[in-house]
Amino acid sequence: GFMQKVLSHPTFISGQAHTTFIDDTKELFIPEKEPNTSNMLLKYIGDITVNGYPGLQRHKKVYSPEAQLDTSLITGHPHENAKGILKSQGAAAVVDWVKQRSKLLLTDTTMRDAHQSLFATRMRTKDMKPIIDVYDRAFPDLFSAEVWGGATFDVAYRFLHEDPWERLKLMNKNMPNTLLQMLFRGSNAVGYKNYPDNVLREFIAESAQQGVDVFRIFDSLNWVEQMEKSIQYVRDAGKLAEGTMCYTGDLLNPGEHKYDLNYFVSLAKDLVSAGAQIIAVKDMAGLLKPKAAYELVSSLKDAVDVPIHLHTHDTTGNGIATYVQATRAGVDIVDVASSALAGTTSQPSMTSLYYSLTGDKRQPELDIDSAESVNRYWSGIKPYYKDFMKTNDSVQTDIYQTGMPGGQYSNLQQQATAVGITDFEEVKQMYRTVNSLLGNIIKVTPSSKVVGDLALFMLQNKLDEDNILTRGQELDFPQSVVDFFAGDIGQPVGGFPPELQKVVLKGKEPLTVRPGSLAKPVDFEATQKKLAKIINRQPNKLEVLSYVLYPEVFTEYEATTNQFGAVEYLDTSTFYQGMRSGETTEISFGNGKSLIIKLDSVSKPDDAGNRTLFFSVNGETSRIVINDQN
Ligand code: 3PY
Ligand code: ZN
Repeated sequence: GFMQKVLSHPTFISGQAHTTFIDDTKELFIPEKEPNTSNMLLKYIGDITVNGYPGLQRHKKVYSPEAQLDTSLITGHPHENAKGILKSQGAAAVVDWVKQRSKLLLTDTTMRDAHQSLFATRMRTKDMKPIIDVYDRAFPDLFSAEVWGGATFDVAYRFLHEDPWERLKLMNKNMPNTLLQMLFRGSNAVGYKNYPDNVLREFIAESAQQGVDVFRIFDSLNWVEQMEKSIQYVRDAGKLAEGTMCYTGDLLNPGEHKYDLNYFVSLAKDLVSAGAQIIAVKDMAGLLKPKAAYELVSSLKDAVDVPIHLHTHDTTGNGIATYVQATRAGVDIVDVASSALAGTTSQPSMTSLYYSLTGDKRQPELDIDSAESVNRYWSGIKPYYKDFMKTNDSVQTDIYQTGMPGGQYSNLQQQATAVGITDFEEVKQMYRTVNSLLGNIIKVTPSSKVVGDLALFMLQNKLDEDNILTRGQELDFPQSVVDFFAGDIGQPVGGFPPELQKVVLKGKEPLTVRPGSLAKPVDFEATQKKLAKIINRQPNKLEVLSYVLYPEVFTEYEATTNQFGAVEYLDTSTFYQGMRSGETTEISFGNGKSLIIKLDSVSKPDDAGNRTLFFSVNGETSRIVINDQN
């Protein structure tokens, strides 16, 4: 694929490419050298046209999302809302405002968790852009829109070849009247490992500066110590900190002795003591049954004096029932998605919830015509991402038994196939076995990966509960499993199973303290200098942060943009599918400049396998040679 080629590209190695300098103030960077830009984009289009986008089938749809954008029905007008109060009176006033509301509040997750859960986080900023400024008008009564964090950060760089910070800036600019929310993985920030405290502090301060108002902070083992610092940094930035409890197990089961009501109530109190201004219940797998939601929310409302924000996934088909019961119990805010991107592994549908609460005095404020208008736009976008929708698109009630998070289901399926395991039922069975071997842990990024990796490892090595302690002595366990037992992602509820820990660690001493308490702070100045040498230009602060979190991902992104230019301006169909002979696409850069590109023809490959693509660019002929790697 082209990613490998990029890094060995002579322009990148010699460090002479700097057509993609990005600074802090530009909304989306405007290509500086127009002729060169079009050539770079033609190379990208050519490569995708000839070789395809890695991992995607080849077929093409005509791109016309704007056709679906009919905003004439959107009549809402800005009035006093959560964002206005944050701006004028600060975070504490928002909390009070939420507490005084009698109606249910909503958070729209369409631009974060919904596409993360439905199509592997592949939605491009280009497709959000036309609707962003409609949001304020369409949904003036939203509590917030979750638009950033989770997997969106690295996927933007890795697969979309765009800068996640630019997306955030655009949201901040075009959605000034809606609280912007992000998902923050406690001491893992938007990554998969622990970062030193000063990295968390800088990342939070910059995210706040660029527009994030609400930070949902969770830890994959529900370990409060891992969330404490981040909660404090958010408060220091004057923004809203949601302390999060990941929900697992089954409250209603009399045999549930670990994750019972007492556990969650005392966790909520600890989070409030740690500074959480809102408690989020994060039901990442969709395990919270309606009656359990009623009991949990009722108990939390009695125990703590902060708003309760409930998040679920509709994987089991019971999401709306759960929300209705939570609403009866007094939940303050729930997470929903536009119905085109709702349901199954995503959040429950916003409009379904609205209608299900007809006649209820807590029915949320929502202009249904505006909501349907916005939804028509998302319906128009969805087909361009069908290729990424590998998840089982039916309701799955076996989640109640595996406890597997929605986002992991399709991923693990692919991982299993890759190592030659085709019977996914077997994997699911082993996932349950591993969960109990590990002592029934919370399963969410990154702890869910530990369970998945170990399940596949056990199947591959014919291990089971009975022989793992003996046969395991001779085996090297997957890295994620070693890290888990070494305490690198934190301490699980109830501690580690000691015998298995010894077998996996093979003499290595595990941590018993918060990994961040031992980590050396990052020297940002030195890192900036180092990065400047690598990319041959001065990086800005945001780029330094991205590099600290994801060194290879960031430098690869830099290399890709140096080779291909501003691919974020391509329409989504061309971005993922290239062009077909005779097709025309228009790329407008938002500064009044645009390119009209027509692919006239593609030659047969020559002896070296090279094909020549003949384009007309604004009427002038241009030729690009691409090596056909099929
Ligand atoms: C993430 O960490 O990206 C999640 O969505 C976890 O549920
Ligand atoms: Zn989620």
